[in-house]
Amino acid sequence: NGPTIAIAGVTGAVGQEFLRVITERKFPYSNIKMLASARSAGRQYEFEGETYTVEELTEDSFKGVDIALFSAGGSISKKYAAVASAAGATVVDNSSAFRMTEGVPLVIPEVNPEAMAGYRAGGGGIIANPNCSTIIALVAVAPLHRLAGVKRMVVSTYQAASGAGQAAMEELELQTREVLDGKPVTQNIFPFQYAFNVFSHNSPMTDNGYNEEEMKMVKETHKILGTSDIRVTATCIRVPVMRAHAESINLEFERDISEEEALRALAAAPGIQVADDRAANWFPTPLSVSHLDDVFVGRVRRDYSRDDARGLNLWVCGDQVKKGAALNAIQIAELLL
Ligand code: 2RA
Repeated sequence: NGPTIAIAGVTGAVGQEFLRVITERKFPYSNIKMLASARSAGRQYEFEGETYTVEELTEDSFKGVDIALFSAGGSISKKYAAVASAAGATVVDNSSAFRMTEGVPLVIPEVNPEAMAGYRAGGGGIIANPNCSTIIALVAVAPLHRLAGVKRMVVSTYQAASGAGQAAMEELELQTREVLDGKPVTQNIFPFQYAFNVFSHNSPMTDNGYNEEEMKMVKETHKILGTSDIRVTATCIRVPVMRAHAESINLEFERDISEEEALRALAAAPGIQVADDRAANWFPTPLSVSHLDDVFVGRVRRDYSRDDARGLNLWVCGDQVKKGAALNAIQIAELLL
């Protein structure tokens, strides 16, 4: 048995990944309500030997629901998360709608589980799942922050198509075929050709010259690590990779930290695998980490542009759909049991 779960946005890439992760982690449930737009209502899914029929998401969808997983976009979360909470469901929201709302925990279970103390399945409330590129960066940065106090973080991201959804993944494949066949490329999702190209992240530009994805990295890092003293700056780029993000991270610390200390702390930290083989010049890649749970860290090395031992560079890869979204949300749900 276990809680009754609702999945709002079950037909999307993350919605489908929720189901895979529930099975992989043997997450206990007594029933699952699969919710989506009217357009998808009636669609059927076979899941763990049962046939489920997708229901239209309405205000009445959450009666008797203990945990409501949302990944249907910010407007749906804004419209229904409070309704679900009022019906007694504890909401785990993958959208950005409530991440910066005062009083809403923004949680990476390996980093700041204490932020959701007191929340339980069926107790109502909203818990926000951080942005994927923030999760993947902070799973690696947090143990180093605890060790030597991060003072400044400079992040360059190389973000996969999955972050922009199923349609972007399909467009990447279609365009790649078209280019190789010498045909004009189909272009619907992004303002730039995606195949054999990279471009500035497609999120809207804000008024300071940074896009929303970059500002999420800054603001969510401050909320999750519990301090706005850390100086954060980011450049977020979309790259022609299917479903795992890669990030180059430069860190400045309050105290000296050696490569050996950093490697030991990373190896001991939950949710991380260190893949740092200088002899073989072999390091994590998006393809090698796709569909895996952990964040992989390599290229751990002192920042020699400094004349002290307070700088490190890292290379981090993590699956955007899994740890960047669905797995992190299910791990939050596990803390509600
Ligand atoms: C992206 N972080 O990769 C977004 C997805 N939530 O575009």
